Amino acid sequence: MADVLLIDTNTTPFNEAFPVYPIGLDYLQGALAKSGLGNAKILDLTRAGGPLSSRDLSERGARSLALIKQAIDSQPWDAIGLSLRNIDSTYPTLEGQAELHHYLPQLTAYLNCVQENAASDTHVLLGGTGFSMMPGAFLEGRPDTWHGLVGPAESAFVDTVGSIIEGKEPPRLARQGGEGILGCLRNRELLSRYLELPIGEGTFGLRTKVGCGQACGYCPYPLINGPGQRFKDPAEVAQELKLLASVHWERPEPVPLRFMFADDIFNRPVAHAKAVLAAMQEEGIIPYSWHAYLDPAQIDREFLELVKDTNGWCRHEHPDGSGGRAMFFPFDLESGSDRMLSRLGKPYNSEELLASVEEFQGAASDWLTRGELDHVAFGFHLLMGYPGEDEASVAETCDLINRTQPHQVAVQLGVRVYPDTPLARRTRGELWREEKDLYQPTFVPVDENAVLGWLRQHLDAAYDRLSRKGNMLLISQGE
Ligand code: B12
Ligand code: SF4
Repeated sequence: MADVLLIDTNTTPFNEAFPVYPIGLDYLQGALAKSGLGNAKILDLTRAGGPLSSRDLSERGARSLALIKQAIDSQPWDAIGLSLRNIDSTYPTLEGQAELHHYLPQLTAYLNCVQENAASDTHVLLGGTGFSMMPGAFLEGRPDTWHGLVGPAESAFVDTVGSIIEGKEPPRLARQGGEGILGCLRNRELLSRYLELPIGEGTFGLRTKVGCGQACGYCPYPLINGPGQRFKDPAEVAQELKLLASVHWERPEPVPLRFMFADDIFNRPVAHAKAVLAAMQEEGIIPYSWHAYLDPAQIDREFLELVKDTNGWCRHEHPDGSGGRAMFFPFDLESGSDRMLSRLGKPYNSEELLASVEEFQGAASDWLTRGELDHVAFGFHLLMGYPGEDEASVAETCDLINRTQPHQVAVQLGVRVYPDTPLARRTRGELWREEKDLYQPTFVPVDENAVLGWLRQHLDAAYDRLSRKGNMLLISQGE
């Protein structure tokens, strides 16, 4: 039987303010238990270190180093696994605020601490989304007993632990093949502990599949989850949700059940998303609300009805205080210009986007008429400043906005370049030379004044409210 320590290194300021349950580690722990090879103990650095006020956040690093050392010293370990999730915030780093946005230095300090304190025969396993996006940044120069597992790792993790206890040397870097199992939430105690935190819409999550099957120009998701897709049985997803719901209801004062489908893209393909929602309904699991990342073109009436009936994007208190049941639906379009959509590598065009939005508007109107919802609104998320953006493409995007009248438009100015993406290949020699240049947050430069000027010129005058947070513009209509 193997003794394994799994460390959640997500001590970022985001994880203090908006805790996210370590889904990946729960899945790995469950997979190891199921295999009968041993038990894994989870050390969740942020929660184990206790809460800190925003003034004292800088103490988190030292507290975490002490916790790592203490856990390593507490018993002999066959393997120590580190989950490396966030490497940056994806927002541009403001001057003097590097530690708020760039986490590689802190993660490196944790790895150094493990290297200094682990016994020489303890194997160290690295994995997680951040690791999968740039394994070299973490593994290079580490001892031979260190190994990396790229991407979803339930099966690869079990195989690696198996090799270690049999005395075999696992490969330095591996990616689980297409046959690997996909995990399920199992750790009731850890789930219950997260319910004591100030939980938000995204605190709890589970995955219904792996991969989106796309390769958009800027996106690191295919590096993490691979180019293809693998699906969980919808009935299995419903059982996982049942467990989550039962832990919620065991609490002395149950909080509303809210969760996120933590898929790359939930409705790609839409048939699987529908099957999951239908299985949820059949099991009688209707949460307070749920949400997910969506493909804006894979939206049809049947999907929308299932979303509404299962409380997707549901708000039970309207922001204006008028009460009732409301829905705010997101369209992550990125652009309304066919030329830019094709440059971004998107699998849809502006006509398909328009059709999707109209489908939603038709459904919304029926829901309001029938009194099924009291308020319905929708928003767009756009990316501006991708290479090739110009006044004509911004004007085309504004045209789609003007025709469909979303209630809110969020515009991300510029995009982070991650190693090994099509965008990285396109900008090599211009924005970076060696891969390690991209370990530092690197953004495609945007002429912000020009974009702002084009937006003002081409958007309907009714979109007269504009606020800005970092590289995000929020645009809406006044009263
Ligand atoms: C869903 C999601 C969210 C949800 C979280 C919901 C939840 N409760 O977890 C929300 C919207 C709240 C969110 C927020 C943020 N997110 Co997010 N999120 C994702 C997303 C789409 C899926 C993550 C997930 O849970 N997957 C399901 C679990 C089961 O998989 P997993 O964690 O990858 O674990 C598997 C493997 O990685 C591996 N593994 C994991 N740990 C370990 C450890 C070892 C030892 C081994 C061997 C293997 C291993 O095995 C696991 C099981 O298969 C990813 C992108 C992606 N496609 O992966 C981005 C992603 C993880 N997020 C990211 C970021 C940056 C953020 C934010 C900082 C964004 C922001 N500015 O607000 C915040 C941080 C929040 C926080 N507190 O940390 C980045 C992280 C990389 C980076 N750029 O630094 C990603 C990769 C997206 C991106 N844009 O690049 N996120
Ligand atoms: S942007 Fe969305 S659809 Fe495109 S590769 Fe990334 S996750 Fe997949």
